[in-house]
Amino acid sequence: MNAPTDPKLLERSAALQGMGDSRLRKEDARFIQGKGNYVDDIKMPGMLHMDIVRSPLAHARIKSIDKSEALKVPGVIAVLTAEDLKPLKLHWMPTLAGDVAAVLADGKVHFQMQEVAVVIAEDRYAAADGVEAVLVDYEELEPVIDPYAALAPDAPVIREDLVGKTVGAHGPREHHNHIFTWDAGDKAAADAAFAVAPVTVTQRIHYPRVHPCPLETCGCVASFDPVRGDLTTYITSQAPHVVRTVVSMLSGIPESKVRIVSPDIGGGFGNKVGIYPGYVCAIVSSIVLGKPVKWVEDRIENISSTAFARDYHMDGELAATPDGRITALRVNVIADHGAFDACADPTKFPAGLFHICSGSYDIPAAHASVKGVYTNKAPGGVAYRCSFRVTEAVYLVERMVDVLAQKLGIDKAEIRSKNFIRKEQFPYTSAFGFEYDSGDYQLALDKVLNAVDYKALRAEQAARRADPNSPTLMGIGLVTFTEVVGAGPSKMCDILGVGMFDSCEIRVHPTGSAIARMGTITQGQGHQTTYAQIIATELGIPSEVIQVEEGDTSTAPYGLGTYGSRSTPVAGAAIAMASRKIFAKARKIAAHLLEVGENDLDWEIDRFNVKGDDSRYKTMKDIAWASYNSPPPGLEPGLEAVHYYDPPNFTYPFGIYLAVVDIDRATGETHVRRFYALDDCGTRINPMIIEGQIHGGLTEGYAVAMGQQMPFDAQGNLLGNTLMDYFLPTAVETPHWETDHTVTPSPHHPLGAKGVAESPHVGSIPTFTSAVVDAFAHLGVTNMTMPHSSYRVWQQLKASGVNL
Ligand code: MCN
Ligand code: CUN
Repeated sequence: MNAPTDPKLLERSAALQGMGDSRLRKEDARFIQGKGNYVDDIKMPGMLHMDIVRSPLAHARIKSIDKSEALKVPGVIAVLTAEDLKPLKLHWMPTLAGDVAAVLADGKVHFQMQEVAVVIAEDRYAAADGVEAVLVDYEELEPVIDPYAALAPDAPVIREDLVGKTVGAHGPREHHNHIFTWDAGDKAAADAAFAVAPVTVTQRIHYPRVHPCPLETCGCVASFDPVRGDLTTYITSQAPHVVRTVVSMLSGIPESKVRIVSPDIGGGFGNKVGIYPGYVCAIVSSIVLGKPVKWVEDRIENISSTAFARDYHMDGELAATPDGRITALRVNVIADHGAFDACADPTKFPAGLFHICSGSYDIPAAHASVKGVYTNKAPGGVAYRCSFRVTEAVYLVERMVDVLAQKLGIDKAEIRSKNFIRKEQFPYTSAFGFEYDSGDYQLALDKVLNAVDYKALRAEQAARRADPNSPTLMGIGLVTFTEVVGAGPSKMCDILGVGMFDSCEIRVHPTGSAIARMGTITQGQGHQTTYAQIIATELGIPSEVIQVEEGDTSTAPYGLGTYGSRSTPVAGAAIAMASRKIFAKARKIAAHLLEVGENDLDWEIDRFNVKGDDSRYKTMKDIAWASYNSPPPGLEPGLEAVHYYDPPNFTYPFGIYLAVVDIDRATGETHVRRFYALDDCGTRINPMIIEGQIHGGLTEGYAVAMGQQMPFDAQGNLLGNTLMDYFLPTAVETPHWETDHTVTPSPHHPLGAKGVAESPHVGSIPTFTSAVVDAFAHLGVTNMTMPHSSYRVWQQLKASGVNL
């Protein structure tokens, strides 16, 4: 739809607050008044509370569990262990990655803070006292913390339940602590290119374990009605329909009698995709006791036991010509998945979309191999604004390109430009088989380099380096990344066999307002605001009177949920397609009312005009009334549609990020002087919300790059599981962000829109590393491991002999 220029039309268009409008967030009215409705706000009559007994040890055999003292605690009603779940066959559960995970430890604990028993009590305090009173006798076993050590021939066996299992969900297992080996690309072609390459570089790159740490922790309220035999569960889930399907499969309750409701969610960031033992235990407890049961974990439980992110150990290699043209990429990864493989990836991709690791570059030959390994740590792996491991992929390729540039003495911007997939090469099929839909990287790069005056920055840096008395080291980071989001075409992407389509149902009411229900679920992304804008533009109904509902499986059409920045690429397309079905029917009704043929009508903003006579028209509001009151003969009454959209491809948003840092040579403190982020997410629905998403993602990127980590000691104790230790930046630490954009619409998306929410995280983390390493580049440093905390950077200053 072309933007109008006529002032009258402009005014009407503005009144709709449709696509392109920075409409204020509709959900904020309730949030800023404390009127949100989160899981912990839900209180039901007779509701009981659950708390969890967790293992203090990372690897131990359970010799005995004594519940007797706990059952004496006033208010405690029940204590459940794996033995109690066995008759129901619920002591283990399947994971989304094709493995099994213990619901409650079955004879052995595999990581610190693993669930061992649950206590159900009349209130939260009694439940906590009950937990203290459960006596568990452990026999310590040798823990395996390092994933390389896990693969030693004589390493302790972590998963005794899998002994003798030589084939896992993703192929052969070669060792008792090996989960899978997953290969992408063409190894022979990559090896051949390396064999003849005049220049090669290699680098080991560790992307440490981090945690998304949403403000609201995980939790649920499970309520089984023993009379009606139905189960309602309120849960902080990013994928409520998937939860419904899994709960039905596990419990045997027909899916039609299971209702899952995700109410307001206080941040997800991937932490709320998986299905945790706490949910299963709360549901089982409710079924057994016939009363509602609430479980809400605390902060330490959240950080210690729910889906972490990353933990990739990557050996990257690039082959190139002496003038910096990349001819091949190879990468071998050891992926630490913790004690159970519970990664929430599309079924066919145990390493997620990591094979996007050829990035924005036209690399003729490439091969990636990812080996998943068990260790005595909490399970997880895919979380934290990651787009299914695109974070790791972009980090790898961007670091490697910097390393190559440094070896060849070529400028970072120049080497990237030299290797870009050029505009005219789209659609472009990468050596890993992805079909990049669209992009214009050079245009975006030029825009950023001009905006920051890159030449002047490099000149300033050269002058600083020449001055031995400079109190700071200056570094410039540059990243030119491509994302792949919008999982996905169901021929490639499914979860437990359900294709990763998404859905939208729209009903236009007689008086011209509307409600839309979706298979996705907002956790802070503002769907209630932006989805209405799409419908407003498509149907000419003001956003203000369009209600958007998500998260209740009893009313919403089946959808796969919100993660992987898939809502706009998939559900956004479903909204457009459902709107277009309604539009087609509305046109028929308008033609009937105006007594002309459908082809004699023009659509303008919110109405159909008779061609050549705009005094004869019917607005969408008129048509809505007529659809219930006087539909044309042969046409059903009503104005509604549902659409299930199965995307033909992923979308490929991209960005160019540049950071300037000044490192204090005395303290190692890194000051981010400038951060310039240009994003291209195709057609922009709400520029303000996009900006907010980018600010959020950049802030989380800053957190990961500069401070967050989850260190373990040799015994497997997690040393940073409180917010005293785990860095969550506030406004005080957060740098100032400058944002910019270009618009390269997706050719296959009905609106041209691509996802954006994870791009700033994916793109910014390597930008910070690029900047910090750049400050030391003249001293021969090619890589530094995150987080770039002052202490770590100070150590590098000392090692390089430049600390003051
Ligand atoms: N948008 C737009 N135009 C586009 C693309 C997006 O206006 N071309 C808008 C959308 O309409 C939507 C928002 O931007 O309101 C994000 O859309 P999209 O990029 O499609 O991402 P999702 O809605 O699928 O959000 C998921 C993504 C993920 S995977 C993580 S992790 C993350 C993120 O969102 N978690 C978040 N951002 C978050 N923001 C908040 N506040 N809380 C979280 O938990
Ligand atoms: Cu990987 S975090 Mo988001 O896809 O929910």
